[in-house]
Amino acid sequence: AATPAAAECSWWNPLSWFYGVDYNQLRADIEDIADDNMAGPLLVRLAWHCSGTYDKKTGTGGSNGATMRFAPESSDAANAGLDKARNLLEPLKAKYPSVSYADLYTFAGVVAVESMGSPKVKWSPGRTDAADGKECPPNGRLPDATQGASHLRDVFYRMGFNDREIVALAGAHTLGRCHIENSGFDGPWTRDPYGLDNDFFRLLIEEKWTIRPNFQPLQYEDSSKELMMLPTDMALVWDPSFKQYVELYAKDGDLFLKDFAEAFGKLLELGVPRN
Ligand code: FMI
Repeated sequence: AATPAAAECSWWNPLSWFYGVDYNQLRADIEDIADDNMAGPLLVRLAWHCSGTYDKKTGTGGSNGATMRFAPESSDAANAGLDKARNLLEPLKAKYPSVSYADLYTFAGVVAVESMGSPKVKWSPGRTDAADGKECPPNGRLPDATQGASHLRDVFYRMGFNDREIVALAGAHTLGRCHIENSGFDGPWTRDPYGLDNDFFRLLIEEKWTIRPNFQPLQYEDSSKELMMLPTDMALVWDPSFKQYVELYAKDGDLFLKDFAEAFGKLLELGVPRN
């Protein structure tokens, strides 16, 4: 196994050696793009939306194929704004032609979360790209933020996650913000949208959340009116099974980071054929 010191040297990175791609350089290039464009959270959302279409019963959807490049998936309302993330990564596809889009989009999510504070996420290359939109999953497979706990379960159980993993993944909303032009929702969840930590869970429990007046779609605001929660976020404290994990992660930030990194790695593997 590579020692940490060896892994820092590009060609000692076992991934680089085996695949003939300098993954350390690719990582550095992704970090630059994320920093220059404040795009870390957007890249995490791209990797998640590529993967979150998976249906374990039929084995369809998921990150393999990078089908989001094609209609109809590119124009699924849930993916609004992700064209920006794909465009930011396009120069890297030109610089590293042997890396598939599917690997690039998921690896960018890994690099982004790790650079914002996640422990190492298990990731390996090997995804291939679809030639056209024929392999797109049907639109509407991603969750709908206006709904509640039973909808979250329907969608995430379909991917193969349990309640604890659903809550851990939702902790990604400590990053980034909602943009009216993408989703109709507005505002950040936390005061440090570029740091992955358990603030989302602490705020969910500690703040008093009320419906934001005169605003559609319905969302919640804190007492300062600067932070927000989606209806699906509130469902995590209203549902007793979800709430036990919200409380656990609010108390133990290290446990959250560990569970998050594991669940995120699992998410990016969904639908990826491995021998
Ligand atoms: Fe989230 N998200 N998310 N999210 N997400 C964002 C932004 C956002 C939903 C809805 C939702 C996960 C799960 C779910 C992540 C990461 C993750 C937005 C605002 C909405 C409405 C988008 C915008 O730009 O307006 C749910 C409720 C429905 C799809 C949902 O289940 C998961 C599992 C993850 C990763 C593990 C991140 C990082 C952002 C911020 C994006 C940005 O541009 O700042």
